[in-house]
Amino acid sequence: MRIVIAGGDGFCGWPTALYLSKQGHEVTIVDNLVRRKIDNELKSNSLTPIFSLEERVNRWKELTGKKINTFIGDLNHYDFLSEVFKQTQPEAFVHFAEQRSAPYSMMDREHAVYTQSNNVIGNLNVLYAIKEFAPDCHLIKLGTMGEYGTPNIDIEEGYIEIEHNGRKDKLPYPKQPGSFYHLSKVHDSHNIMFACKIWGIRATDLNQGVVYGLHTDETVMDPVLANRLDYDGVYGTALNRFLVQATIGHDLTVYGTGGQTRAFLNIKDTVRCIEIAANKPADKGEFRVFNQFTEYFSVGELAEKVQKVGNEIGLGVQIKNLENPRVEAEDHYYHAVNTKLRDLGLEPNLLTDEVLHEILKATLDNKTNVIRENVLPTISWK
Ligand code: NAD
Ligand code: USQ
Repeated sequence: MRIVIAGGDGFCGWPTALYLSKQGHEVTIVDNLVRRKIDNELKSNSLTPIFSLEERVNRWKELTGKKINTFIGDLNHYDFLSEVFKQTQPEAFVHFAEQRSAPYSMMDREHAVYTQSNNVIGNLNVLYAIKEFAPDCHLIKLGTMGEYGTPNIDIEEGYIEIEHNGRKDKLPYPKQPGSFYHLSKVHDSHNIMFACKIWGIRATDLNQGVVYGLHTDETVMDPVLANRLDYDGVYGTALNRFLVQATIGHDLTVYGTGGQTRAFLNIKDTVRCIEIAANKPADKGEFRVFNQFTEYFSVGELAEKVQKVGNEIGLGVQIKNLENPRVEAEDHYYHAVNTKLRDLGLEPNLLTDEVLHEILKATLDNKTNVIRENVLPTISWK
């Protein structure tokens, strides 16, 4: 299959590009490399040294004989995106290419505006490009579990049946996102649903939970293929941050009481979920929604898991409850459905102690790269 991976230089996109290339797909990466620039803006870094995209794809070709094509440019530039579509004629367009940090989107007006214009307009351009140049192309769009927020009822996969005043309908599940970033994903979902309805586009919205880990079978083949791992207070996400904090003897930064529950999955499952969605495309005009996660935990539970495995290897891990920089519920009901990807064949890599030890080994190997001043959160929602 001809597959474009937009955002293929990033944390989820790079291992997905390698995995799909290994499966024999004709893979093209599109990326404007803005994440590497944001690392510089934040004076931050990936825990693992990451090579240039050119070095990465060249090494992949040397090791496997498989070519990954690259286009360096911005989805917000429609002339560039049109050229990508004309030259690649994609059968699937996997869209990872968005500003994905909630704290970054909450820094100030400029960062909120950048996040929403980058994400919403980029996605709208993709929808128009599919309509204009590849109407049969399956859009596989990365959404987020955070679109739903934390309602006091079960979270369904995209839609909910509602009975009101004696009448019934199946409606989009209500959205209560918790940052301008998460809101951008809701706006995207609405635009995609509308485009499916009016133009007959086929789309899958993958409402992904928080991704942890860094290695996949492909990224460990060579140091040049290494994936990035964010650990700072802006782009680092809960579990990966805790593992890096345990590595350097920093207290684990649980925000507030730690009762906030979130859905999680291993990066190894992210790549497989994309393959599953690509192999079984949505129907023409269908706006399909999958909840892409394997388990959920409270943040406090995660910290305890990291403390346990860290202490098994003598790290003396301490947990510290910090004043929560975000505005979010810390004590809430959480039950989300995730059967659709499982029904299509996903076999989850669950969060065992063995998996935690494996990631901890990778963080310990790269311990000297940590910029300690970047670990604490600095961005407040208020
Ligand atoms: P990332 O920041 O590591 O990668 C995103 C990539 O997209 C970067 O390489 C960046 O340069 C590129 N990009 C951003 N805007 C672009 C644009 N306008 N044009 C071209 N390229 C652009 O992020 P990630 O962690 O790999 O996340 C990928 C996607 O998955 C995002 O849409 C994110 O919202 C979603 N997601 C991520 C997680 C997670 O835990 N990492 C969880 C749920 C959903
Ligand atoms: N948290 C802590 N301590 C930390 C970091 C985070 O307690 O050091 C808490 C946060 O307050 C929050 C939870 O952990 O309650 C998750 O925060 P996070 O930074 O791990 O994840 P989030 O901001 O939700 O964003 C990440 C990705 C985003 C993706 C989202 C999936 O950056 O791209 O969309 O996870 S989800 O959470 O399902 O919406």
